[in-house]
Amino acid sequence: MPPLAAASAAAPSTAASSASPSARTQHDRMANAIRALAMDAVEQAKSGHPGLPMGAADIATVLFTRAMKFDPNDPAWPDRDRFVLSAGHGSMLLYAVLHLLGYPRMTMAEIKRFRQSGSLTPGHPESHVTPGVETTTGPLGQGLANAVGMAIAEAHLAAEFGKDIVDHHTYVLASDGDLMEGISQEAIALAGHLKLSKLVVLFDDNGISIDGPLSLADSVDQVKRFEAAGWAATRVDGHDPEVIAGALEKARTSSKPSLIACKTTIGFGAPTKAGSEKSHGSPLGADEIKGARERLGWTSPAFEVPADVLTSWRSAGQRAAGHHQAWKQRLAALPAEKRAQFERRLSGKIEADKLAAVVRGLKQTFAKTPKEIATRAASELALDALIAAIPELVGGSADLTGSNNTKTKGMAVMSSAAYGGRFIHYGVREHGMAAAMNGMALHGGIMPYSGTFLVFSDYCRPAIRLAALMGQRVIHVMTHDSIGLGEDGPTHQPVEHLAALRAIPNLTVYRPCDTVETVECWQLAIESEHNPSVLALTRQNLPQLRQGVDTDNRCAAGAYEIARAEDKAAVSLFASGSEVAIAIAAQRLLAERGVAARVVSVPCLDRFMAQASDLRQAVIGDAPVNVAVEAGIRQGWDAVIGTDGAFVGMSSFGASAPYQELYRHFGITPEKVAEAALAKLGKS
Ligand SMILES: Cc1ncc(C[n+]2csc(CCOP(=O)(O)OP(=O)(O)O)c2C)c(N)n1
Repeated sequence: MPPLAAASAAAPSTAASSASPSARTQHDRMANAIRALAMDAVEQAKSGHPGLPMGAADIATVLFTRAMKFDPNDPAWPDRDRFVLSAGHGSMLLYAVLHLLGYPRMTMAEIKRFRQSGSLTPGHPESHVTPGVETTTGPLGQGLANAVGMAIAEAHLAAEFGKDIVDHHTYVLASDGDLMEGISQEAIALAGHLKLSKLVVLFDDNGISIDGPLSLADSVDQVKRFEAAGWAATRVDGHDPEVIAGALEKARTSSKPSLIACKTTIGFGAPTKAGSEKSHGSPLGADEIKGARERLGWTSPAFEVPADVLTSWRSAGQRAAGHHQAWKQRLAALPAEKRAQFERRLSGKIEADKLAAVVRGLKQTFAKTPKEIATRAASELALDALIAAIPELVGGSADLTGSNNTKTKGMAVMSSAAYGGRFIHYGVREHGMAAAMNGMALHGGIMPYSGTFLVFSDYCRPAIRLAALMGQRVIHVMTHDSIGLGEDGPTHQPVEHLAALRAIPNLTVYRPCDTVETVECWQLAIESEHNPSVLALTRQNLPQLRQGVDTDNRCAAGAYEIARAEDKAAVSLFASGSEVAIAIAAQRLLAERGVAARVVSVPCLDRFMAQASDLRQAVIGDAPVNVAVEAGIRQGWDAVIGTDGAFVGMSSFGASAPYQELYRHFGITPEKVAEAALAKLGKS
């Protein structure tokens, strides 16, 4: 990218600034267009947040009209600069900018429909709804951490495909709230460590949050804080366009990620509410808006932008059209194979034949030499082959690499000296990891997978929820999935986590029972283009229950009969993961008592519940007694076994002991399963 564009000039102005008076006037009019649209849209919707758009309008005007490259006619241009409005409550800032720049679908009608049903202008920005919105924000801090992932993706793909094709910046507008959230520390520390020099955070340093002045709750020196994390950090007047432009120019040549703390006035222009929390999150009211219009010298009626201002914005929207064309030519000049790979990677389409070949090969290997290993180890075996075949897989772990088995032999580590590495040591930063993964997936070209313990899914949950909301393919490998982890005890033993994760819409939770199911679950997670997955895997070894080679992916249905009853079944046993082997042992015990039982493996309750009811009913069957076994809580299982079914699992926290003892202690054994079935049959 060439240096920042100079401000364009129009009428003279008396405003004090380092810009020429006419350029300053033009800037002010452009920024005031954002302010006016934000005030008017919030007023019309009778709800929303005018303060941030009004306060940060100068920052956004400089950023979008002078620094960033993008093409409104192709919001998905892979080499566009990314903009993340981490403070999602300021959504009207983004919608106003997209409209002013000429994003075709962001019409004035959409601005007028702010926060209304079916509009492109929901209360907080949603990436799957609005072209030009890079990520869904609202929960503070997430956007900043997503942006770290986007910057990682950029650096990685640049290393892989070359800077001719991948060379863009990631800009973030972050508020006090973003920087107070704990996740921001994980994000900035990781970004500083990886020296993500093309990441630029503009901090809307207005000193106000909902409760009032920030001094009520915070006294961090953000510049020092970012510097300590390895960033270049500076403080500027957030209402002086030339100073902002100068800081942006400097940031673009920095060897470190950059923080520009922009001192601003929340609700800038509002006569009585500017500088106060009163402008943060509610309509200003007719009188205040009238006064703001007078102060800002804005004479246009509501939802009208003067022609000259719109023309300036629209021409700014076209600034990078030439760059886009030149980029297309460079892409076209790539060797055909490389270009095809790049385009495929960015499209999110997988090479299905390669994936199928890997799965087939693994199943054949396991059929020939069955393995009694933990599913985390089976996952590593699967990854050994998948990493070679699927170049978009980029893995990692939150400091549990050896436990999660997510780093295969020969996988290079990503570092500031080698962004091409495909394994990321995220450090002990589960939340930052999960949010960065969302950013990588959103950026495109990468299929991120992680590693941590299942119990720490709680530390990732807000980011996993957003991945599900956005429909992003991120894959969480979560090992040590039950009391089966043993001696580390109840702090580390997930009990309610499977149920809690299954409760998140559009998230698919897998819990395979052996090597073969592990491979099948990996296949399904990779094939799921529009939803995140969790693979819950064991620490302890499990027998291989699936023999022979199934050409079908039996886990795809979510549940299937893994062991038939010898006779008409009096009992159906349902289990997931490590408890499938227990159910099969219980089946034998029941047979000894003359009771025919069948066993249904349920590697994915989510997929099973998504089946049509007749298919589900066929798998559930019509045995008089249903028993489910899972080393977790009952919640969710009634949909399979009915309220009168028996459940063998956990109803308390675990304990610290060798795992075999714990299974006995908590009564999750073949004997107890058989007993539960017999009791229901009245045979105990
Ligand atoms: C995780 C999270 N907690 C709480 C909120 C509710 N909330 C929205 S904005 C905000 C703080 C507002 O202060 P600031 O971030 O400085 O924004 P500004 O007032 O400058 O617009 C809060 C607590 C949220 N959106 N996300």
